[in-house]
Amino acid sequence: MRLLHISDLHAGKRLYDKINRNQDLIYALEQVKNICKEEKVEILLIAGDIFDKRNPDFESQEIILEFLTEINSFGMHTLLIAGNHDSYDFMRIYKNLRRLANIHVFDRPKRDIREAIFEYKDVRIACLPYPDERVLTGLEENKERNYVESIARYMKALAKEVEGAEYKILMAHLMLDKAQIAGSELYSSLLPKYAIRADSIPETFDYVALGHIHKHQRIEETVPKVYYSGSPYQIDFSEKNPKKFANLLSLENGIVKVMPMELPLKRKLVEVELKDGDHIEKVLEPLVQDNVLVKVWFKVRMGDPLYNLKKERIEKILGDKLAKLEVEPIETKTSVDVNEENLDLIDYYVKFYDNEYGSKPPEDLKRLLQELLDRVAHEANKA
Ligand SMILES: [Mn+2]
Repeated sequence: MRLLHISDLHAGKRLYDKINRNQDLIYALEQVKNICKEEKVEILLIAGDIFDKRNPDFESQEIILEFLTEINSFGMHTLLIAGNHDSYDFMRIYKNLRRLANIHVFDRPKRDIREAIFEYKDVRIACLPYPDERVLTGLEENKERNYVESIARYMKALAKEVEGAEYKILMAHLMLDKAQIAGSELYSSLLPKYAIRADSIPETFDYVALGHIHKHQRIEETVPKVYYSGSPYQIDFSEKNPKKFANLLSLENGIVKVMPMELPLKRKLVEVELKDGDHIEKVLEPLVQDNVLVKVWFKVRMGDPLYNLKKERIEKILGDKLAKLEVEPIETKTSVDVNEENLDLIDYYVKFYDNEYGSKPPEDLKRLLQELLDRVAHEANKA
């Protein structure tokens, strides 16, 4: 039998409030659907962070619901757990889907462990949605027990519940101490007090399907095969590695075999640095050939009279591929630059003013600027 493990879809993700990433998600979900069909996958595991926001917008909900119903039409089962980005209450609405389809939503950790188990043929899957600290202490009789200990105990109880099955799987959304982060995970959820020790994962499990960390990886030195599938596309520019995967699992002869399947991307996120003196076209034009979103780190001399023109050139070359222009001012000795550039700064200022306000600058402002420039030139000559 075959299973597929994915996580961290972050439907509704936006970059800098303007770039909607849903087309990247739709493209990734197309790949996932193809793998499911071609490999005859029977169960799809989605290990949390389905949505990016606690109140997902309509478009994101539509994308997810359409994906789930299509997977369902293949005759497969889908298991979803809530991640730290998801709202427990919002995910609870989706729970009722199981009455209509083979879609099983685990919205929050439950006191009754039996409610966290999914059974199908010879597989038992224990599901641990992101354990919010408040929910966890509500489950514990001993309120003094710390977060990490409580989760270790809860996982032990889950392990006990799957014993006896041929294949025992844990799906969870959490931070393991041994995990390497991608950079786009929510910072507060990476605090050491929330990091679960990898060796507290019960040895009972054959495979552990994790969500939360966006970088695909296997956690070593654990008895079960413990994997983060990672996000199916680069969530933001802090994820430098464009290699993304879904984990295909083959359950045969009592063994879980793991086959990471690389997912092509709709758009790669690329960061580029433009230094003073770089030829803007030469650096940027080759990038435009590909399907990319670009973040430009623009190092510019303070008071560079050509700043606006350069900025316009960057924006023109990259067009809607420009996700962000990050300007980093660098200090220089202004007087020398004025001489080097041999530019009439007053003329430049008039042009700039016209650009900015659509009129000529007042005469007294021009006079003031001229006085200032004369003084600078005077001081420079003295030195
Ligand atoms: Mn996430």
